[in-house]
Amino acid sequence: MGILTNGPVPDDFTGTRLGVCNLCEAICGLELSIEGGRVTSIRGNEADPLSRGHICPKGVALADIYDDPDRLRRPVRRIGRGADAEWVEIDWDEALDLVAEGLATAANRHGRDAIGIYLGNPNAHSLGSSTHGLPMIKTLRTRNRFSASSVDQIPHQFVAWQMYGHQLLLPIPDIDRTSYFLVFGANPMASNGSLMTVPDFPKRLRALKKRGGRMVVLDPRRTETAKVASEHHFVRPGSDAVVLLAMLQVLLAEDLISPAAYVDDVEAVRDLVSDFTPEHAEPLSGVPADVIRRITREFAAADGAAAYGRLGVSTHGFGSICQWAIQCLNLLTGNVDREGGLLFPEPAVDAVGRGIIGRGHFDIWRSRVRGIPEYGGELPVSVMREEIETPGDGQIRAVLTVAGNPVLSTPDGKSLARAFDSLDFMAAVDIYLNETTRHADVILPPTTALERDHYDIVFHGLAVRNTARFTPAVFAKPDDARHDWQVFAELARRVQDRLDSKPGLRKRLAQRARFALSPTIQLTALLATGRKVSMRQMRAHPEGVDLGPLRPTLPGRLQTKDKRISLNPTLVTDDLARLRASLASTEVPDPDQLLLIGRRHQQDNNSWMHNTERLTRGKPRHQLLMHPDDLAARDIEPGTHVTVTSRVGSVVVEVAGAEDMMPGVVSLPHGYGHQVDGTRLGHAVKVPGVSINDLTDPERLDVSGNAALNGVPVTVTA
Ligand SMILES: Nc1nc2c(c(=O)[nH]1)N[C@H]1C(S)=C(S)[C@@H](COP(=O)(O)OP(=O)(O)OC[C@H]3O[C@@H](n4cnc5c(=O)[nH]c(N)nc54)[C@H](O)[C@@H]3O)O[C@H]1N2
Ligand SMILES: Nc1nc2c(c(=O)[nH]1)N[C@H]1C(S)=C(S)[C@@H](COP(=O)(O)OP(=O)(O)OC[C@H]3O[C@@H](n4cnc5c(=O)[nH]c(N)nc54)[C@H](O)[C@@H]3O)O[C@H]1N2
Ligand code: SF4
Ligand SMILES: [Mo]
Repeated sequence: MGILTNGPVPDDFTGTRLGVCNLCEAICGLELSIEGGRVTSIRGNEADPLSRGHICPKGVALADIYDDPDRLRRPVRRIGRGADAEWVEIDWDEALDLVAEGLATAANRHGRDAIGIYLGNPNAHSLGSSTHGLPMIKTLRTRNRFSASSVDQIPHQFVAWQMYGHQLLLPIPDIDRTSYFLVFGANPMASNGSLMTVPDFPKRLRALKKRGGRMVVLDPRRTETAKVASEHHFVRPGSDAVVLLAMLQVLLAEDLISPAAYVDDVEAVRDLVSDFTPEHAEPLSGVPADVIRRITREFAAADGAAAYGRLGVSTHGFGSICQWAIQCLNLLTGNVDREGGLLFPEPAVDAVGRGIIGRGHFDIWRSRVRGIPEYGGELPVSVMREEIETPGDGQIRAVLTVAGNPVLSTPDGKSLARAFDSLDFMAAVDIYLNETTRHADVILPPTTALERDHYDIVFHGLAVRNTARFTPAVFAKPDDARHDWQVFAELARRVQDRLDSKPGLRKRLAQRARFALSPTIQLTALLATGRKVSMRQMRAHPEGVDLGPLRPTLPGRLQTKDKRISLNPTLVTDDLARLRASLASTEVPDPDQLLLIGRRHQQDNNSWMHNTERLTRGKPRHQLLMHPDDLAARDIEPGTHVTVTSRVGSVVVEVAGAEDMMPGVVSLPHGYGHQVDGTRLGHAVKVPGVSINDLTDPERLDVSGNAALNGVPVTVTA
C-alpha cells in the first residue's frame, strides 16, 4: 500500500500512483488507484501545481486504452484487402524488416519523395516522438511530409514565425490575471484549451469573473464556452477576418493604441485596414457594428486584456489573416508581454530557444501537382491524395502514418482511403486497426501512455503557468512490446541499411548512438543544460514542480534578427488582396446554401476512443445540428435523416434542431463515421454517425496551406 512514486508498479500492486493524462493539451496530473495491478479509478491530482485536481471524462477513461482488448499489442500484417482482409500477428523483427523493406524499395526505385509520411496528433503528446520520431522521419529525407498540423494550427505557426521569429514562440493569455478575455472560435469548456495549456479552465474562468473580469466569445454556435461567457455573439463562419480588421481600424482611428517600443510598422497596419470599418463588417459577419466598436473600446481600456483565437478561426479560408489580426490587436494595445495580457512561457526545456523545434520556413519547395508551398518542411495534408494518385516523377508510392487517422480527419478522407489502396506499400505505427490503418500492409503498435515515461516537451511551452513535471511509467512494458522510440530507432536503422544512397559511415554511427539514448536520458541532458529544474528534483516531486506565474521576457526572448516585432508580415498581409477579392466577388450565393462547421464534445477525442463504454454512453451526439428556422424552411422534421451535400461529397445523417446554432449554419462533429467494427482486431465502435470530412474540401486552403475545414457550403435536403 501507499504512494509508490518511482519505477513501474509490481504485478500485484495495490495502492495509489501518480500518472499523467496525455490525451489533450491540458496535460492533467492524475492519481490512479490500483488494485492487484489493475487501475480501478482515476482522479485529478490536487497537488499538481498546474492542473490542481482537474480531470475530464477522457482522463477518467485513460486506463480503458491500456486495458482495451481491441488494442493491438503485437505487429500485424494484412493478407487480402477490404472486407476480405485478414490480419495475422507477426513478430517484431519480421514486422520491422517488412516496413523497412517497403519504404526503402520505394525510395530506391523512385527516389526519396516516393515515401509519404503522415504524423497524427498523439505525436505531440509523446516524449519518444519528439526525441526519436522526428529525427527518424528526417533520415528519410522526403519532401512529402504531412501532418495533422495542416488541419489545425499552421496559421498560428506561420504568423508567429514571421512576427516573433519562431513558430512556437506564441504569447499565451495570462488567464489568471487578465480582466478581459476575448475569444474567437475556441471552445475550451469542451476542448480544455489549445495552444493555451489551461487545465481546469472552468475554475480559472470562475476566478476571472469573480475578480470583475469579462469573457467575450464570438462563435457561430452558442457553445458550452459561449454559455458561460459574459457575452456571446454569433459570427458567420469564415467572416472573422472582417470583424478583426474592423477592430484594428477602430483602435487606430480612435487612437486607442500603446504599442511597446520594439513594435514596428504601426502605420502600415493603419493603411492596410483603413477601409475595413465596423459598418463594412456587420452585413458580412452578422456582428453588429456597434458591438464591434464597443468591444474594441472595452478591450483597449481593460487593465490587462487578451485576445485569443483557436481552431474555429485557424481552420478557415483566412486563418492567417485572423491570427495576424489577433496578434496586432494584442500588440497595438500593449497587451503582449504584460501581466494580465499575454506572456511567453519559460519552460524547463526551451524547445524554442534551444532550436529543438525549427523556427519555421515557407515555400522552399512546392507540392508537385498543385504547386502549393511547404510550410516548416511539410506540405498541406490536403494535397496528399493527389500526390499519391497522380503519376510521374516524385509520385508517392509508399506511405507511413504515425499515430494518425487522416481518412477521418482530413478533407475528402474518403478519396484518400481509395488512394491508399493504390500504393505499392503502406505501414502504420498505431495502436488500433481503424479507417486509416486498415489500408496498411503492416501495423506496428507501440506501448501506451501508462507504460512510458512522460514529460511534455511541447505543452509546458504553451502553458498558462510555468511548471515542470516528469512522470515515470506506471506499468512496466511487457517483454514483447516496444516503446514508440524503440520502433523509431529500429526503423531509422533498418531503412537506412537498405537505401542505395546513404550517409557516410561516421554520420550513420553518430545517428545510431543518438537513437540508442532513451527519451528519458535525452531529457535529463536537456534539463541539465536548461538549469531551471533537474531530473532529480522532478523525480522527488512527481506531482510537478512549480516555477511560478508567467513573466515579461521581451524583447530578450524574441527570435527575430533585430529583436523587434513587425506588424506587417507581408506573407500574411499580401493575402488581404485575396480577402478583398473574395468580398468583392459578384457570385450570388445559392439561397438554399448553409455553412457547415465542426464541433468537439468533452467525451470525444478526435477520431478514437469511440469504443470505450465510459465515453460513448449518454445522449447521442453524432447528429447534424441545425437551427429550427432552417429546418422549417426546408420542411425537415428533427430526428429524421437528411442528405448533406458539398462540392466534394454527400452523407446521410440524423438531424437535430438546435437553437444554439446561428441560423444558416449547421454543425457535425469530426472523428465520426467509423468503418471498422467489432472484429477482434478492430475498434468495437459504439457510435453511429458520418465523417464530416467526406464533405470538407481539399481545394479550400488558407495562404499558409492550412485546410479550411469550417464554413463549407452545403445543402441539406430531407
Ligand atoms: N472537419 C474537421 N476535421 C478535423 C478537425 C475539425 O475540427 N474538423 N480537427 C482537426 C484536428 S485539430 C486534429 S489534431 C486532427 C487529428 O487528426 P489525426 O491525428 O489524424 O487523428 P486522431 O483521431 O487524433 O488519430 C490518432 C491516432 O493515433 C492513434 N494513437 C493513439 N495513441 C497512440 C500512441 O501512443 N502511439 C501511436 N503510435 N498511435 C496512437 C490512434 O489509434 C489514432 O489512430 O483532426 C483534424 N480534423
Ligand atoms: N474533448 C475534446 N477535447 C479536445 C479534442 C477533442 O477531440 N475532444 N481535440 C483536441 C485538439 S486536437 C484540438 S486542436 C483542440 C481544439 O480546441 P478548440 O479550438 O477550443 O476546439 P473546437 O471545439 O474545435 O473549437 C472551435 C470553435 O470554433 C467555432 N467555429 C467554427 N467556425 C468558426 C468561424 O468561422 N469563426 C468563429 N469565430 N468560430 C468558428 C466552433 O463552433 C467551435 O466552437 O481541442 C483539443 N481538445
Ligand atoms: S482535460 Fe481531460 S483529456 Fe485533457 S489532459 Fe486533462 S484529463 Fe486528459
Ligand atoms: Mo488538433
